[in-house]
Amino acid sequence: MNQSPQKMGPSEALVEVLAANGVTHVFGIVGSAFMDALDIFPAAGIEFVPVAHEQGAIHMADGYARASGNHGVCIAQNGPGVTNFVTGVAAAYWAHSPVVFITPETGSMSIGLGGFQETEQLPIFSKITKYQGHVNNPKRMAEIAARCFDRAMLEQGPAQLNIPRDFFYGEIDTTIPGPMRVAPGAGDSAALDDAAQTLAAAQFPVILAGGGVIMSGGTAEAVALAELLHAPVCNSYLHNDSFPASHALSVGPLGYQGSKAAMKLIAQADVVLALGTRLGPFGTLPQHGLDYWPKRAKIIQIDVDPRMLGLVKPIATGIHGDARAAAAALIERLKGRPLAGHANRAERTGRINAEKQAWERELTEWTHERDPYSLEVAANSKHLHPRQVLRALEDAMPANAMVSTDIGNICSVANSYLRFDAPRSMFAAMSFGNCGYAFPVICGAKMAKPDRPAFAYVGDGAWGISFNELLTCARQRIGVTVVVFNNSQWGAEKKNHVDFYSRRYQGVNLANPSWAGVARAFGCEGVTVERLADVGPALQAAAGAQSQGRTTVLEVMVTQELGDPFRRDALSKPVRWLQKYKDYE
Ligand SMILES: Cc1ncc(C[n+]2csc(CCOP(=O)(O)OP(=O)(O)O)c2C)c(N)n1
Ligand SMILES: [Mg+2]
Repeated sequence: MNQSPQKMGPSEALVEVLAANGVTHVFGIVGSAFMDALDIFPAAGIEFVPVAHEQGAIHMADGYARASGNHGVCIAQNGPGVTNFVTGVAAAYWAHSPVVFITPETGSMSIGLGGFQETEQLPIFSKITKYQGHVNNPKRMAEIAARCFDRAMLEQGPAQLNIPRDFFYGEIDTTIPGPMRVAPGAGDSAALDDAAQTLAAAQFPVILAGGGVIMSGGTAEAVALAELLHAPVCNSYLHNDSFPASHALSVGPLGYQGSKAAMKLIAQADVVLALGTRLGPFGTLPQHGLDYWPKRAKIIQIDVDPRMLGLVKPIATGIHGDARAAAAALIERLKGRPLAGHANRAERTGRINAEKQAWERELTEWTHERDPYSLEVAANSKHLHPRQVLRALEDAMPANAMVSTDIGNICSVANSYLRFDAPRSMFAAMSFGNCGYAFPVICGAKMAKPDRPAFAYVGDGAWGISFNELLTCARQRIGVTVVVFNNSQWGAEKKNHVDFYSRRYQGVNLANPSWAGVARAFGCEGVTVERLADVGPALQAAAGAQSQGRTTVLEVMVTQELGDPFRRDALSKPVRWLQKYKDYE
């Protein structure tokens, strides 16, 4: 950071901005477009992490950001390298990940002429970024690069830094702006007063802790508020790390394959405090046959993005504020005040404990799926029941683990078996829902937190999309553990064929190689797990290998049984009008 302008090259200005923002890792694949900046990374203390595919780079930057709370950064060659980022940017957008992705573009003197590796790089990302910085003059390199870092953090989402490739060169006089971080604050005090009033009068308050609790570092405040109100706390969908699972008031996640205890308890709420959650539409869909969202409860919603307030669910009070600061402000207002919920505290404790115990018992007994299709395929299989495997993995999971999960039937069922005490531990593919997310994301998380055990849960189909990054693990000695659920099918989609299309299978059955053998061919460890008793020990051995920078693929052979579908809302039985398609009803 220099206060008065200094002479330097634009590449130096860019790298100085990275250094000023504490960047130590940049993920990518080398390209001629950014050689001049790349060359000086080592002198700035920045490690370039070469990956197998640019989608891996952006996912790794996402995982790095989610695990660390700092920026994740990646860079690619103009044109094809940059377009390979698209899916990962969209995923990071919906994961609220402060990623800065640097996109060198065709040189300013040839843009529009249809030269080599040219495409318009701003429109492609316009709907999946929080900010797009375009360096329109090399003299503005530092200013615009710094703004990307500020905006990614301010808005918790991806920022694009687009740089015509000739603008890396030259001589400029520039200052290097320091990071600008703005604390969002607790929100409007009248709204907080109103919320405190509602909570004080609540008979059965329930807290729904969202990603905002994690991102704001507000776990301690959420715990203190829950204890003050003696309110059970549900995790919002795929944020099982938003409240410590071992806490007596923790009741587990809502949403797809979530906790029945959480659902049954929130259904009884007269007041719901939605703390740091946008109440995304998929997060509260009916599940396990329970339409649990309490339609008559007063909803208080706190979100740092005002556009999320009341967007999906009607709310009584909206607070535009940071989850941590708002929780602290509510505690201040509620401390020492008479709380209606204190009168029935013992009775509520009984209800909370009873629901938690009932769900735990049910999960333990729920060793396999019971629908006709699942019973049929499991009867003809020597492989393991997915639910039993998930329970064994849960039991063997080391303390302080980070787990990423992919999109698929078994990964979704895993939601019931993933419990965390620390924030920044669960990295599910969020609302964008792209298969192939989990593995590169856990690689990035591991780079950010090398001392934490790191696991990815991936279906065999999604594994086919993402296993190329085993190259990166072997080359860079990144030690993670991947559990590949090998059911020889794109199971989540096959479930739709079973439920709606009379088992007319198309493109859902997978002939797999030995995924353990493939891992070994890449120079990683590969283990095929065929017995339930081996699941836990295999996980622990693989976790041990992480400290030597060894990645292990545990290929778990599971039956083809399938849990409840995700999109109950979105499919209906086919109706055909033309004679030629009549057999397809
Ligand atoms: C990139 C991408 N392509 C396709 C899909 C559609 N899709 C959703 S789940 C799924 C099946 C996942 O299969 P697998 O990874 O084997 O897990 P399983 O369901 O068998 O447990 C597919 C293809 C998607 N979500 N993302
Ligand atoms: Mg599968």
